Amino acid sequence: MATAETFEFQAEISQLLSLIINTVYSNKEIFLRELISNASDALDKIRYEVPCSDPSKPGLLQDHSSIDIIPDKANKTLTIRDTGIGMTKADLVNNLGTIARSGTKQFMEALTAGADISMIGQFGVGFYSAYLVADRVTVVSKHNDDEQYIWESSAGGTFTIRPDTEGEPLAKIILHLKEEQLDYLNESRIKEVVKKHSEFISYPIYLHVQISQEVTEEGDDKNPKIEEVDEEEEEKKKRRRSRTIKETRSEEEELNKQKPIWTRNPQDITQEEYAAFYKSLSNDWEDHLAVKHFSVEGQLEFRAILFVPKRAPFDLFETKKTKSNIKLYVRRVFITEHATDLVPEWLSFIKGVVDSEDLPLNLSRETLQQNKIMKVIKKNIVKKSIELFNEIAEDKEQFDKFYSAFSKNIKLGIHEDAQNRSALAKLLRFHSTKSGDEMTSLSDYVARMPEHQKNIYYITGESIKAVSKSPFLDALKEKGFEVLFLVDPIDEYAMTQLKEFEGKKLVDITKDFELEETEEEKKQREQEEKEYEDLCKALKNILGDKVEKVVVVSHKLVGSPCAIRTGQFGWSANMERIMKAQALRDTSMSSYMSSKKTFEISPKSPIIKELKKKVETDGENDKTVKSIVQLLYETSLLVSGFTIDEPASLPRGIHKLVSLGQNLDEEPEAAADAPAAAEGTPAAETGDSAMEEVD
Ligand SMILES: *[C@@H]1O[C@H](CO)[C@@H](O)[C@H](O)[C@H]1NC(C)=O
Ligand SMILES: *[C@@H]1O[C@H](CO)[C@@H](O)[C@H](O)[C@H]1NC(C)=O
Ligand SMILES: *[C@@H]1O[C@H](CO)[C@@H](O)[C@H](O)[C@H]1NC(C)=O
Ligand SMILES: *[C@@H]1O[C@H](CO)[C@@H](O)[C@H](O)[C@H]1NC(C)=O
Ligand SMILES: CC(=O)N[C@H]1CO[C@H](CO)[C@@H](O)[C@@H]1O
Repeated sequence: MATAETFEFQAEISQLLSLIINTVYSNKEIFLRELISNASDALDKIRYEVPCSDPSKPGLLQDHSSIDIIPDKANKTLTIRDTGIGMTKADLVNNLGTIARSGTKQFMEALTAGADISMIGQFGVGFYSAYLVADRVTVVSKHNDDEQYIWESSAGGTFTIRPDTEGEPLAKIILHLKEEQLDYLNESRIKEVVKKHSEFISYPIYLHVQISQEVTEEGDDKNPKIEEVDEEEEEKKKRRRSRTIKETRSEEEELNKQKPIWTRNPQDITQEEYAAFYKSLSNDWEDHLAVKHFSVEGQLEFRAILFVPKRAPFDLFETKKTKSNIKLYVRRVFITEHATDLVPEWLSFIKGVVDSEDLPLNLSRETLQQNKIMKVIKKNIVKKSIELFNEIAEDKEQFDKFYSAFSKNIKLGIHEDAQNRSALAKLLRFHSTKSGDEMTSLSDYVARMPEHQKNIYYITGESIKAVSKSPFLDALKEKGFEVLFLVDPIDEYAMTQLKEFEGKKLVDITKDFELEETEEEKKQREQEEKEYEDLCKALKNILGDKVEKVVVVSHKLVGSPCAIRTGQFGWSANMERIMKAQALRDTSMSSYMSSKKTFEISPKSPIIKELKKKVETDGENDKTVKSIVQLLYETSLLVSGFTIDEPASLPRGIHKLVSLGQNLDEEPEAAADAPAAAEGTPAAETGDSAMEEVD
């Protein structure tokens, strides 16, 4: 035997294996489902990697694609064999032992959190479930680009690889069954398990059964017991001389012979059948949330079944992984599951099958992408998916599940799919100043709008807790206007694209906007603008480039002395925060987009009134005036959702004012300012209010 190389399992895989081996788990039968599904993937892959247009490569023809289950009672082994892609030596080393997929760790975490072993397939490590029933596993594999190799392991930290010089070139997994698991050599048991878990695998699954037959043979009768004289009895005599022996031969029995489910009439299909099909398609351990089974006829014909899962997969938005989850068939022949052009990225969570009557069988990947038929199919899938979402929306409980799993996808759809934007907007739900614990749809929001409200208002920020205390809300609350809370980073991207809903503009209240005002309010504002013109100029001089402009607003701020709003077209404070967090280092973009800040002051605030007096008497160059303004500005940044460039300066300012308030003269500079603070309340008040708001 050729020498075997020994490798160590990567630590997490080793951990997973001992978890699987030592677990007390009764539902061990799922190992077969996992290995069949692994084989089915291998068959899918060979079709994908060796396109139909290249008939010189083996494994292509549909008739050759099969999965074989071979129980061997004498050896106590169960073999699962496929004609799929196979693995090179490097694949065997990497995929089966040394490189842990992200799913390995996630699966173990899920188990700790109470997940079930049967969920293993979702995490892409289903192969290791073989150790539920086997104490030793042998994988024989041959890839077109390499020799044939044998991988083997009894777990326990290591595995070996050796070249296979004589074996037949077929990928197979041989399970050396544990003594107490020999039940899986029982044909009826295997049939039962396959029927239960793998009925809808689209390749034929053959069980190799041993057929025992009684065969009669002419006997060499040396000791005839009865002397026959009667001629009539000749025949009987012959029969008696012959003897019966038992002969066994192996026969293949196909276990999944039914028609593909999508070709059947939806009315004849039960929910259980859909669920079983969904599970075989997706490796999910739970039923689907919703299903749509339809056919399109006319110039173009295809049938499809689309499923919405109950949960988002753990790697839904993993980097650049935009593969579609729809399997494409052409006239019942499987083509690919990576037809990325079959669904837009935002619908990548939809699972299902499409079977086209019109596409050519010899499609290559390249032609698939430009194919007109594919475009039409895609459009129909989008349409049917949106229909399906609307059907889900009819049941609040179902929709809540759907929304908590896939709201990001809907928002991504709004961002990317201009044509279906308004249809998707109907599915949006947000918390708001009036929604309580529930979420509201935009349609319900519009229905609640008071007559004089023109726009749909929303506020963006990091969390509901943060935005629900924002000073920007006061003015709108006072008018009875509802404000939506947008606290998902993707919300702002989606809303900027959406722009309006049912003819109502969508307005971010952390940005500059025109608030509806009565004649009276308008008059008052105009008067206050005149009154405070000088103060605004002084503040702009003090703050310099930090702000674009300083304005007095009479009705837009109610409870706060001041706030900072951004321009309508730049980034909001929230977007600036997101961009900083993503370290989006397109500096030209960030200087162009970064928020143009408007410093708003409220003439109703006693602090501002006092500040006005102080500037009128002491002038804008007064030290106390300057530090008050600086402090007001920095606290406004915080309450408006910005971060401060120099975090130490705010506490320094506050400490100074606290010292002043307490008549301490710790700092020489503060001492110089003391008289002003002692006589004038504004400084002390500013300090207090600043601290409250920072809190
Ligand atoms: C299985 O058992 C047979 C004898 O029954 C033996 O010839 C064969 O080598 C064994 N195969 C394996 C894989 O152990
Ligand atoms: C084989 O499996 C079937 C179905 O699970 C069971 O009824 C039968 O008793 C089993 N036979 C043996 C010999 O264990
Ligand atoms: C596919 O087959 C058709 C005929 O069946 C042929 O006309 C066409 O050129 C083939 N396309 C490719 C990409 O091989
Ligand atoms: C989605 O957009 C397509 C155009 O790509 C349009 O034909 C279709 O009607 C839209 N679907 C809905 C539900 O609005
Ligand atoms: C062909 C195929 O999908 N094989 C997979 C079987 O399972 C192992 C471990 O889960 C994967 O690494 C293989 O890629």
